[in-house]
Amino acid sequence: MSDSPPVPLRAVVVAVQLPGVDDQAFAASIAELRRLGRTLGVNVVATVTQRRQTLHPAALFGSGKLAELQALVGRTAAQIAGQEDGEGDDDEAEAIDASDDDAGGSESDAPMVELEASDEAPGVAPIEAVLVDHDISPSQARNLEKATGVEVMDRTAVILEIFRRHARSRAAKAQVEIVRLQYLVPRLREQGKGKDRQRGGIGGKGAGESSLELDRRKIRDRIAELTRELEAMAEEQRTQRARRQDMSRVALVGYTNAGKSTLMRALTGSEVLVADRLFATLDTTVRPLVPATRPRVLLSDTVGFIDKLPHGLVNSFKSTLDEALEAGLLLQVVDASDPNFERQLQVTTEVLAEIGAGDVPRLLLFNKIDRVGSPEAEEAATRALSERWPEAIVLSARRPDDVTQLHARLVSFFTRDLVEGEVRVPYDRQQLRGEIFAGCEVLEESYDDLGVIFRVRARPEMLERLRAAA
Ligand SMILES: Nc1nc2c(ncn2[C@@H]2O[C@H](COP(=O)(O)OP(=O)(O)OP(=O)(O)O)[C@@H](O)[C@H]2O)c(=O)[nH]1
Ligand SMILES: [Mg+2]
Repeated sequence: MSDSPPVPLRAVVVAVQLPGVDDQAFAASIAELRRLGRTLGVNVVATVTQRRQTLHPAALFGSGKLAELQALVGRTAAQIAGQEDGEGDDDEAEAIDASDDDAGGSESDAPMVELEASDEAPGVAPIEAVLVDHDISPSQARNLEKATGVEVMDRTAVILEIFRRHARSRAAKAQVEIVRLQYLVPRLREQGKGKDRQRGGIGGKGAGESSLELDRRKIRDRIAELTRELEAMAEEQRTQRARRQDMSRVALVGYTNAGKSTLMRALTGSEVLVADRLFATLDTTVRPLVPATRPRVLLSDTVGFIDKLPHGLVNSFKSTLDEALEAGLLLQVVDASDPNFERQLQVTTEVLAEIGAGDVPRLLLFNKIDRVGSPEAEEAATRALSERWPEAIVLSARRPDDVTQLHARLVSFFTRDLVEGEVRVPYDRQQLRGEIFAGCEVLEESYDDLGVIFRVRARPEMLERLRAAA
């Protein structure tokens, strides 16, 4: 879909620093949301933050801070009141103006509104969106929209929109649409109200859809239809995976932008998409290692993870991630040049546990080591990483030597499990020949009255299956 807005939209990021979230984690999360925004062509021109015990139930912030946000977005209270006149749906919105400020605890006096140095002042051109670094309820979103008069997107909505734009395969599109529709259902009442509030904003509706048409029943029908389609596709995928079951399989997993697809290209010579943007890859690709190995080792590249990944998305991508679950080895890729890499490693480990891949053998890869700085800095970083994670490999996907070493390591990992044995193939079953050469290392081929005898090295499962088939 070529629906990306041609000019970057201008947006404000808002976030509440909750207890237990330290300054660094807070800043990293906001920086990540800005990157997510940029992926959608959104230019974040200011950040409004506040320290609170909890998110204010009405509109995240207390009234004082909310007024600041309103001022920033450039709307006066009078304008807002004017717009609200006659809308008559206030029953659904909680009061914003109560003297609420400290219902949730003390507000900080830390810098609350930060203008981005690199951009023009926010007053010069209108701000068209508010990005919220939390998942908020439909009524909180509605209140913020009312207060600011612009589109409000929470973290989930931003991620969903990226997924929607980047989905290529039929399966990925269906998966994303299901989650997006589920996200929309509780918000529909708030938006619909018998008038179409569609704007040319970020979270544009899919082709031909409008809030009016999308009543809940239709959405539910559509979800059911998509689920059926997806189930049929999952069946197909299962069959394909079953065929690969007795092969040596490695899956690249890790945080978005860690360099999984770059490694996929380097290790398999395939042309998968590599891009410096979040969630470039949504579909799973499987390719044999190149230079080819005997037996073949298959490598898969798949969707990346992110902090606070919407739960629906994890579930809906589960079939995509099954490839990782069934792998004999996971390559957990970490961007060692990202200041926040430890958190990213932790998130990835958590998601892996969540999808049931916690017990699959895992090799930790600290990638992008070329990017940490001077040769001295690189050496120091490598040493520090190796001390802390002695089993890990520190490398750069951009250095052919590093890739060659990784290739060798993968081959040796799988050779450990290989056993030697014989398979006798009757002369009328010679179609098995191709499979034997793809799945085994053939050490010797001899002939007797009954057929061809292959002496091979292969995984025990492979040997067993070939003997059963022969
Ligand atoms: N300097 C440097 N850049 C790298 C390295 N590996 C990957 N990159 C760059 O990092 C960016 C992201 O790489 P991808 O391979 O697309 O990352 P990914 O993990 O597949 O990301 P998603 O598909 O979004 O989950 C691209 O601009 C790559 O060129 C590396 O070792 N060194
Ligand atoms: Mg990728």
